[in-house]
Amino acid sequence: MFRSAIRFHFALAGVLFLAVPAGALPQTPAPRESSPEPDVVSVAPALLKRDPGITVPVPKSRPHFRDFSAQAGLTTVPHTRVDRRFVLDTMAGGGVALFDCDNDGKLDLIGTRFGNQPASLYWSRGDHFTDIAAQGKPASLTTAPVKWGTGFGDFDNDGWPDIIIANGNFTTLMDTIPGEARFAEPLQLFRNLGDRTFEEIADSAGLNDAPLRSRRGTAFGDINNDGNLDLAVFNVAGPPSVFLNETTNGNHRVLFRLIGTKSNAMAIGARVRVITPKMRQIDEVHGGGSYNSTDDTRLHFGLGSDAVMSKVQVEWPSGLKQEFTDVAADAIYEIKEGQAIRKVSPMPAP
Ligand SMILES: [Ca+2]
Ligand SMILES: [Ca+2]
Ligand SMILES: [Ca+2]
Repeated sequence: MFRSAIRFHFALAGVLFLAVPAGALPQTPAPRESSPEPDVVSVAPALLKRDPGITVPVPKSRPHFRDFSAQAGLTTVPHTRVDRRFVLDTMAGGGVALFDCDNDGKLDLIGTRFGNQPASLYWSRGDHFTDIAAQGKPASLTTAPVKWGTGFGDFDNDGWPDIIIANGNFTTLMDTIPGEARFAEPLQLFRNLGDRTFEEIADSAGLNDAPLRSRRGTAFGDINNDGNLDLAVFNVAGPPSVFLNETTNGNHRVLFRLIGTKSNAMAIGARVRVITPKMRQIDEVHGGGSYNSTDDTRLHFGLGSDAVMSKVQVEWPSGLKQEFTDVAADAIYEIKEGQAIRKVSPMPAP
């Protein structure tokens, strides 16, 4: 069951609609004319066997995080307690996120669910969706845990968006039942390999260095404006976690803050297309996602070895289209609807 929703612009339908508010998506494709919902093909659940983790040092050219919570003063414990046996609002699970997993210009959809059922990665074919989680790795590695917040971000700035999933059962009582998912579970980070498949690298990226917790919402954003996407995670019976992304690999990146004038001021629904010599990427400003969370509304793009964007195109909800050429990477930009692009600040050298 999914418990969160995102409004987004489905390219071919040409309208805004709500994606995946609850329950499973339709299990068989249907003509778009007859259904406003995305059409999908389901996959059979697979038994999880978690990777044992990598024990050799991993270079920071791959995603690498450090838990910064205590230094940031995050010590407040929420009202939920480990000994609370039945908490209705945490008994189902499910988060959603929209992203273009294969950079084909069409937004794809990931959804998480309760335990013993896999997360789904719905790949957009333009007029319908196909669940490719089984061949892309996330299905087999996400079946067992109770899954909550999820989202995408290019954590190594290679131009391919990666996926994070937060896990954890709803009560410690489940730890006493054989075969049940644990209360505290590892975070999962699926690094995008660029061919609609992923490798799970959370342990080697440092996300599970601290004692495991029962995770819930996830929110992404570049907290320290250094060009690396960081991560905040809400925990049950403990303070939230903030992970600073310390990846160093020389890849270029950029952040765009969009401000609507004729469109809504937060630019919700605006789409940005970034074209570099090697890649074409899209992203949209969304009004929510994950599980009870909202990401930084600035759009972040990893650009790999490309130091200049040949084109940056913006489609505003009002219908206005703008294009900027030869935009330098490694900076934070502000784009006000109908106005010239403005560099707000440079980023540190990649
Ligand atoms: Ca796509
Ligand atoms: Ca990536
Ligand atoms: Ca950062």
